[in-house]
Amino acid sequence: MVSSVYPYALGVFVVLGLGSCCHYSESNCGATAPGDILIGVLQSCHSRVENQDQSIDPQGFHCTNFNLVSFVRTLAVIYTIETINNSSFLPGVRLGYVICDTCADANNALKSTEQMLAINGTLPNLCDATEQPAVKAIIGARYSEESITVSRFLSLNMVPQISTTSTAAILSDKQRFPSFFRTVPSDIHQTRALAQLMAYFNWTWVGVVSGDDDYGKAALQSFLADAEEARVCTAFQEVVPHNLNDENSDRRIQEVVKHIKSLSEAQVVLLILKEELVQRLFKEIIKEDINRTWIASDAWSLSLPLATMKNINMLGDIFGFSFIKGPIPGFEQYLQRLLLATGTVNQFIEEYKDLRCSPEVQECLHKNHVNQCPLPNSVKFASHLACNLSDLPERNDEYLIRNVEIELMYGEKLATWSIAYALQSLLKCNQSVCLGERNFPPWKLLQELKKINFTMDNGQFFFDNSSSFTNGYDLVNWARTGDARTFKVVGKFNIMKNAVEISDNDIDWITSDKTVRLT
Ligand SMILES: *[C@@H]1O[C@H](CO)[C@@H](O)[C@H](O)[C@H]1NC(C)=O
Ligand SMILES: *[C@@H]1O[C@H](CO)[C@@H](O)[C@H](O)[C@H]1NC(C)=O
Ligand SMILES: *[C@@H]1O[C@H](CO)[C@@H](O)[C@H](O)[C@H]1NC(C)=O
Ligand SMILES: CC(=O)N[C@H]1CO[C@H](CO)[C@@H](O)[C@@H]1O
Repeated sequence: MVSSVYPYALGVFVVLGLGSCCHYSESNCGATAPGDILIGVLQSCHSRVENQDQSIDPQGFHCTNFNLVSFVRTLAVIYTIETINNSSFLPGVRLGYVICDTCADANNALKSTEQMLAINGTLPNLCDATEQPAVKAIIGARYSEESITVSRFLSLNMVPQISTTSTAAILSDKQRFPSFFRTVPSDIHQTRALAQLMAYFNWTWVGVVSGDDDYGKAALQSFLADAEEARVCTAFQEVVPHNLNDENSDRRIQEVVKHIKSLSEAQVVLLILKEELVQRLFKEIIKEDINRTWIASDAWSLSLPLATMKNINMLGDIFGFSFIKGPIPGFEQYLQRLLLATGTVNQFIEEYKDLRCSPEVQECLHKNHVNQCPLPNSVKFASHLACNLSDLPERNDEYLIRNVEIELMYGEKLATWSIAYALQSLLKCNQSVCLGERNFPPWKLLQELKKINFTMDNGQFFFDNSSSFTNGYDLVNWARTGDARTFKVVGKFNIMKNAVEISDNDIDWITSDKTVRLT
C-alpha cells in the first residue's frame, strides 16, 4: 500500500497571498499557479483516508493509495489552462489554479472547498462586493457523494461548480443544487442507452450481473424498467458482493459463471460491476471457455487493465457506453515531460515521481512480481530514464500514457473551456482586450455559465435545464488489436432523440454466428 503524508502545510496560502492560515495545520491543496482569476480543482489524487473512523484530531489526516486516473485529470485541467493562457482567448487575463485533494472523502472535500474560498483564513461574506475570493469556479468533485456535499456549501453563495464525473441523478435537481453543473449525463440516461442498444441488435434475451452496493441496486432496477419498455427480456439476474474483501466473493463469482454457462440461450450479458469484479469474473469465464457478448457499464467500459488482461481475446464481443471522448492535442507529450511552469507548485507531480522511484518500490521490484509492489505494473513501461536521474523534472517516460486512457480526460478540457467562455462574456473580451472587472463575485460567472454554447472538435456544448451537457454517450466496441483490445467508438446514444446511432460497418465482430444477433 502506498502512503504519503502531506508535508506542505501552508504552501497554498503563501502562493495565494492569503497570509496565515488559522484553521488548518495541514492542507491538501498541493498544486497552485498564480493568476488574475483562479479556478479551483477538487480531485481524489489519493483514494483513501487512513483510519478515519478512529480519528479524533481535526487537523491530522493521512491519505493513501495514490490514484493515477484522478492525478491525470488534474493534469488535464492544468494543461488546458496553460493552453488558454497561451492563446489570445482572454487577452491580458491570466488564469491560475488551486488543486486540492479530497482523498475521495466528502468531509475532506468540504474542508478543501472552505480553504479555496477563504481570505486571510476566514470565509468571506460573498455578498459584500469588496470581499471576493480569488477562486471563482470549481471543477470537481470526482464522486457523487463528494459533489453533493460540496455543492450544498457552494450553493450558499452561488459559486459555480462543474463536475466531469459525478452522475448521481439527484444532482440534476436545481432546487437543491442550483450552482452545480456537469459535463456528463445523469445516470438515468445510461440504462436507457443500454436497453436501446440491446433492442437495436435484437438481443431480446439477456442476463444481468450487478453489485450489491447502492449504485448497483439502483442501476439494476432502472435497467429492468428500461429493458421492459424496449421489449428486452432478462434471462437471469445475478448479484455479487461489491466489497472486494467479502469472503463469499470468489464462491459467488464461480456460481454466477456456472449459471451463465448453463443458460446458453442468453448470449448477451450486461455487467454492472466495478473493474476488479469484472476481472475476477472474466478470469473464470476464460478458464471455462464460455463465449458470450458482454456489455459494460461506464465503470469498466474504458478499462485498460481489462482490455489488456491475459487471453482477453478468448471472450466474445464487448460493447459499452462511455462518456464522450475527444482529442486533447499535445497532452500526451505533456504527460511525458511533466515540466512545471515557472511560479507553479505541484506536490502531486513530485509525489508521483517519487513514488515510482522510491527505494522501497525499486527494492520490492527486485524481489517480487510487479503485482505485489505499490503502484502495480509500475515498471512495466518504465524507461531507464524514469528512476536513474536525480533531477525530478527530468524523470520522464511513457508510463502515464500507457496506463491511463487519455481520452477519458476530455471532460476536464470541456469544463475548463466552459469557464473560459463564460469569462470571455463576463469580462467583455474582444480579440485584443478584456474590459471587465477581474475581481467579481463568483455568482456573476454562474449567470454566464448558464448561457454558454460553443463548438469544439465538431461537438456543440451547452448546459440543459438541469445544468448537464446533452451530448450523451459514445458507444465503444472493444476491437481486437494483437493480444489485447482497444476502444473503438462505433456510435453514440443521443439523449435528445432517446436513440442509439450506430455505424455497423465499424464494428469488429467476433461472434461468427450472426443469427445470434440478427434473429
Ligand atoms: C488580509 O491580511 C492582509 C495582511 O494582514 C491585509 O493587508 C488584507 O487587507 C487582508 N485582507 C482582507 C480581505 O481582509
Ligand atoms: C477591442 O475593444 C477596444 C475597446 O473598446 C477597442 O479599442 C479595440 O479596437 C477593440 N479591438 C478589436 C480587435 O476589436
Ligand atoms: C447553440 O448554438 C447552436 C449554433 O449556433 C444553435 O443551433 C443552438 O440552437 C444553440 N443551442 C442553445 C440551447 O442555445
Ligand atoms: C497558470 C498558467 O499556466 N499560467 C501561464 C499562462 O500563460 C503564460 C504565457 O502566456 C505563462 O507565462 C503562465 O505561466
